[in-house]
Amino acid sequence: MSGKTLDNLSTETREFAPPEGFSAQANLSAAAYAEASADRLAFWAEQARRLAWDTEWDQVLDWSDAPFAKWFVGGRLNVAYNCVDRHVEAGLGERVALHWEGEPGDTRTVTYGQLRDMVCQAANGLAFLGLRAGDRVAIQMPMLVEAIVAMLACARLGLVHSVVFGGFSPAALQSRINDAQARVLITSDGQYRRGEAVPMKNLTDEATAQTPSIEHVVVVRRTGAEVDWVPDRDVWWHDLVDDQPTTHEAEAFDSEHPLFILYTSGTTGKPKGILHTSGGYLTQVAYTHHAVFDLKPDTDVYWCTADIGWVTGHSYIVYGPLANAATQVVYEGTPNTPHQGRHFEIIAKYGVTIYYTAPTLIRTFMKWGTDNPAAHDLSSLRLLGSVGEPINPEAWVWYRTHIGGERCPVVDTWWQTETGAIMISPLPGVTKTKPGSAQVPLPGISAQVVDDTGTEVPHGSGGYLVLTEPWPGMLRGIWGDPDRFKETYWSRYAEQGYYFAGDGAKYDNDGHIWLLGRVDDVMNVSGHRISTTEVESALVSHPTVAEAAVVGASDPTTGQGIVAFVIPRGKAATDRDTHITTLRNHVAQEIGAIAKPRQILIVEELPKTRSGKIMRRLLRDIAENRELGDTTTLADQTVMNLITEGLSNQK
Ligand code: 6R9
Repeated sequence: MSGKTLDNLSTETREFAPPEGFSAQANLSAAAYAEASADRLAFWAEQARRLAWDTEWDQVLDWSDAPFAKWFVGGRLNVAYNCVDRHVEAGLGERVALHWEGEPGDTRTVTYGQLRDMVCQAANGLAFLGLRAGDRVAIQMPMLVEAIVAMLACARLGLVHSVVFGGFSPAALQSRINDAQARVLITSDGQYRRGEAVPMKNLTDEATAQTPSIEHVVVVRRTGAEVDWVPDRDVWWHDLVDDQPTTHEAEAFDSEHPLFILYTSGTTGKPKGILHTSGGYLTQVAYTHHAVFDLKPDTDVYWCTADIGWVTGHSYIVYGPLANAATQVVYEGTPNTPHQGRHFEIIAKYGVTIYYTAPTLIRTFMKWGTDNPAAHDLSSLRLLGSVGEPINPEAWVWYRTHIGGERCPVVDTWWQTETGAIMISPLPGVTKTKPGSAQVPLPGISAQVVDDTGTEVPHGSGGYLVLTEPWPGMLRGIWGDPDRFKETYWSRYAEQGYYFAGDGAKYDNDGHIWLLGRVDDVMNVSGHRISTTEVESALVSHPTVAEAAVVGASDPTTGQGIVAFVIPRGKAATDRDTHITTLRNHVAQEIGAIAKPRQILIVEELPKTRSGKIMRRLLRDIAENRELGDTTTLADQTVMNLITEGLSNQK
């Protein structure tokens, strides 16, 4: 939480009232807040009725074993049936579910009727492999229609999917497969990235070299790349799925049946497998997608630019929009392929009305210039959303002006992998929006900013964000590690029973919430969570590194950039630049390209406290070219001089 951010934010006073016409037609009015606070559980029960239940619940919330929640206890439903079949049964089989746009320009249009057939076929295929409800399936795939179909097919069978972002390394995939003991991996031969076909299956083969639980690898053909083949283990998606019947009886599962595991970085090196279940999760993603994006399923064309490898892709590409029978755009590639106007071209082509993206991309668009959005007809847009990190007021205003034509409400949505769905956000027809603030908990959600003792801070003050009441989409645990679940989220405010989000926040004078970034050792790089420890472990796993300390330094485009301080082991065998390149590539190999340090500084010492804790705060001062803060707790007062002198010699 840097002081700089705080100061910038406290001088921000602009406000934008919802356009009148928008409020008049909005899905939610201010009455929703009153309704939810009058009877929170009744409000959530009403939201759960957005779904089709096979058996209705007999208790909305069981919190008797807190912090392990049970929502809609006794209820039974099938998640895939809710996202697909019921819309077809309601006569919407011809409605487009997915306008899929490949990076090279190939396209696919998938109606809800076709999606149902595809999901049924895939479910039959996975069942043929011997998978049974509760089994885990890993998915590492680019943004293909089959990726969405695979997730829904898992949901249909009660299989627990674990989607691993396509940019993660074989080592990262391997540890996730092993942690979840996945029986099957679904992947593709390759993927298109920045105009090139790059391999995928060859990388997943590296991962599956040491994953004894994997029985089969199912491979979607995308690029036509040559792949190695393990007979009896590997099977082409089209061979497994294409001849399967297009009908499949969807079994109802318990409301608390596990739906997916999604790994996210924590403060230690080992990623946490965040566990989500069925009824409560689907209720909250459907409700929030309706409320925050004001979705009108008959007329809107919705586009969330996230990747399915992140929670935003799970909740706001797959489960929320499909539960609401939305028509959406799914884009496979990078935003500047083949040119920097690609997103705007897609918005114009499909008449996108709702666009949901991340601050890092908005800042990149700013860098690329206003000519790109100006060259395309963006008049179809009526609502803009932001997610992933605090959005700077300037980026927010640029987004509203140059993409939203000054007419679209902007919703800054705060939530986490752990929360499953949006928690804090303006309501587009109700809230006067403030650039840079997520503002108010949604109806049904209880959040506060508190101090160290758990006491709510007064308006105008800062502290930590907590969630004070359980919510339906909340994580149900960390896969295989109940103690870590309690310790990480519930121990800090155990007395009050609050969920500790790990974010700093402040109230403005109206009591609106401004998020100030992580307060733990988690960095946020282009909206991706990466722990400092994870990168440090990767660095010290290289034979030339004795010790490493990693900090997130503020970065104009990516929010934070990874800066590593490395003490070399022994005499360096190569020159400094080569060494640095080697180490950057090593981190990419260990974790993935997203974790590649922006900068590696070779140092002789690291600043430590007497108890041996690295003082990252001081390293951050160096990385951000600031004057050093308080150094009095350093074990060795001379160490910072040594570092700064050493670094100035390097320039
Ligand atoms: C959905 C998602 C969660 C962390 C979260 C916070 C940051 C997300 C934000 C935001 C300020 C927003 N974050 N949205 N900070 N304003 N609108 O991003 O999940 O990848 O788990 O990251 O991202 O720091 O704690 P996840």
